Amino acid sequence: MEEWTLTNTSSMDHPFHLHVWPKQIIEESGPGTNPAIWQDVVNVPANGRVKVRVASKDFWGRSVYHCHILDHEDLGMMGAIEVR
Ligand SMILES: [Cu+2]
Repeated sequence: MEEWTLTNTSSMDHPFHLHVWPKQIIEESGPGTNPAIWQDVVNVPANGRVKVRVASKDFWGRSVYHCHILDHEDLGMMGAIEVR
């Protein structure tokens, strides 16, 4: 399990989507829900941040993460991640 802080320094919201590994929202404009919920996509607000926990214990390999707005993804808001 890893804890990630997703930071958005732009003036637009960006819904962050990570393939394969589920994530729990820990902080989203204040403390998250209790118990923390699992989500496929989390909105990272303009000039804001979200803290998530990523569970990577059940799958190892290479996958991708990207903005869930298709135009943003097409313009390059996408990356690869490898879990070993
Ligand atoms: Cu975006």
